[in-house]
Amino acid sequence: MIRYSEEVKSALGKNQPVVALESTIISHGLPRPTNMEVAKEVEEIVRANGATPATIAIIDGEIHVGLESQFLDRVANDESILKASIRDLATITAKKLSAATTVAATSHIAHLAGISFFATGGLGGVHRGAQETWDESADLHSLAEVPVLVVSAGAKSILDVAATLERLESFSVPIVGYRTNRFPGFYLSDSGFDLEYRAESAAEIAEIWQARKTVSTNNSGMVVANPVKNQMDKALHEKTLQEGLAASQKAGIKGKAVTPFLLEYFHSNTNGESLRVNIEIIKENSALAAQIAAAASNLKS
Ligand code: PSU
Ligand code: MN
Repeated sequence: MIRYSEEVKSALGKNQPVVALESTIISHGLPRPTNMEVAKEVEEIVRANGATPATIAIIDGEIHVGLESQFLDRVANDESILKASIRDLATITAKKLSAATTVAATSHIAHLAGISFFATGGLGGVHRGAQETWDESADLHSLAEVPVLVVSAGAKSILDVAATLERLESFSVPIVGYRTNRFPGFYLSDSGFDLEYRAESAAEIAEIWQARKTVSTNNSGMVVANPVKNQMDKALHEKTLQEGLAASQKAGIKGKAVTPFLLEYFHSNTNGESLRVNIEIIKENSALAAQIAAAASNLKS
């Protein structure tokens, strides 16, 4: 059912560290042609930090774990590529469609493939106005139910961060700040909310990950919150956010189109600033996820 790249097949066979990478960031999160360049660079960064990259997507109904160049090209450049969450997987594979996978769907597939570590940009979460719309990302539910560690720069600042943190608590999802006591806000290094726990190294995070087994909480995922070092200008962020939310309302954007719309709004209205920050986020998170995967594999042996 799963088609592995040679590189990923070999690494999994030898029990070497592997890091899953999502593809919605490539298809719906970054503009062309930067998306393709970044996707390739991120894979290199994972290799340089001691792990094998496994970018995940569905091409013509086939689930790929490790995306070879011609398939990566489809995800980056084919305008008709869908955005798949967990509920879409059966329909998309049965209908032989092509889709990029969200955090939720990527975690689900990574777990099926035996991969425990995953790097993304920003988590999905509770949207602003969710009291009315009920718009809450399936990313939250997947963190509760899928035992995969996700490195992110916090939840996207376009969301209701307070509500997102509350939901993560209700779902018993551990959050550990990487060298920070504050929950990061994606484009901003600090969302304004405290974190209870921090870790200073990848090795320490790997130990927490393993300790879940001892206390039998290893059926759920875990969030590692890695703040961006060079955040977006705060005033520009606030202005763009307010304008973007208004534009999205005015255009009647709903459901799974909301997040791509707002990210695109930022990319088109910040003179490259949001793009610069988003790229830095993905790169830093991929490096850290690879270091954690490598540290976990050292702990085992
Ligand atoms: N992080 C980014 N860019 C993105 C996303 C995350 O830097 O495009 C994607 C992820 O795939 C995440 C999705 O799962 O946005 C959340 O979408 P929604 O809010 O519709 O669940
Ligand atoms: Mn949604």
